[in-house]
Amino acid sequence: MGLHDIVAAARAGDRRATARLLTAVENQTPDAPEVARRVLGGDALIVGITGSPGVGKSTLVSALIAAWREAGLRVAVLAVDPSSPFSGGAILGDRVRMADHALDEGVYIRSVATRGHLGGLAATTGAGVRLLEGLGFDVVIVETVGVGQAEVEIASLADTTLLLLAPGMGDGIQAVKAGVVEIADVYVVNKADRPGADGTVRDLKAMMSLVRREPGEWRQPVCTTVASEAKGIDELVAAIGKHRDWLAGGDHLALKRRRRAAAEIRARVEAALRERYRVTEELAEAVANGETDVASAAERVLRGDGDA
Ligand SMILES: Nc1nc2c(ncn2[C@@H]2O[C@H](COP(=O)(O)OP(=O)(O)OP(=O)(O)O)[C@@H](O)[C@H]2O)c(=O)[nH]1
Ligand SMILES: [Mg+2]
Repeated sequence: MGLHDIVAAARAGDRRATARLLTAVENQTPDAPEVARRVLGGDALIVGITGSPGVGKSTLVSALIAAWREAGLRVAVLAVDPSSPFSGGAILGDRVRMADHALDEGVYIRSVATRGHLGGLAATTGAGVRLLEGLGFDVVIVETVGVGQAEVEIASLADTTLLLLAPGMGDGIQAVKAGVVEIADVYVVNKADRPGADGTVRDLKAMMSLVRREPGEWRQPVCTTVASEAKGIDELVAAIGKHRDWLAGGDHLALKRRRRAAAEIRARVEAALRERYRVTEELAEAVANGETDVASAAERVLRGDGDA
């Protein structure tokens, strides 16, 4: 099967074809540029979902998929594991929880590993998101566990970022510390069936009342869900839609997408430069030993005789 046919099959909902194309763009195989050129464009809603381990991200994703499928939308999910060098395989728990959608041609779910990939998380996941959007998915969800930099990078890929919290995890405080609060567009207090959910909502709202907003700026709503029982999902879908409308209303969406494109290009360029201008052990040692200075060493790397 040629590339043309694989792309056509993927557009028609063939998951194996979609997987092949994703593997190509993630691993930057020789086919990757041609694949990327064939699937330009698209207009997906890109939703980032982040939060601490076990907070209920995958369960919520499964419930969101059901809601969007009900509305007739095609949904793709990239479950990003920033700590794993293996991709294409399964994060077992996620597979089990999302098994509800296993037979639905309008749903595509994949685990993505980003460690050790050229350009890292932003480049690898960004390329995947672009591909899925180009293949005609209406919604692309990126789920990532909350681990500092990773979720900030994911947020830069998404149109709308959800931060999931659960009662009794001390999450509110942690989130403030990590600065994650800054990147969220919608807060979700999941496991609202557990004691303490009201308190978590209250803490969040109190915290947000301290943030000064200009008129017309987005005010992050706080949604409550019981993902495991699909409760609160319609309200959450509505909140995501509202944010999307807000983005599209001003220049926000266009600006966000330009920024994202710039960041992805930059990640590629930086990865290519790092490959081209390698700093050898010998050179580092020469500077460490005081045989030469940093600027001269850098000059040598840039001249291409850094190996000498
Ligand atoms: N009581 C309760 N349990 C829930 C709820 N949502 C999810 N869970 C449970 O919480 C556990 C973790 O859910 P996951 O969806 O795997 O959480 P996650 O955030 O994707 O976890 P990682 O991917 O490991 O970071 C599972 O046992 C779920 O069944 C909820 O609303 N209420
Ligand atoms: Mg998960």
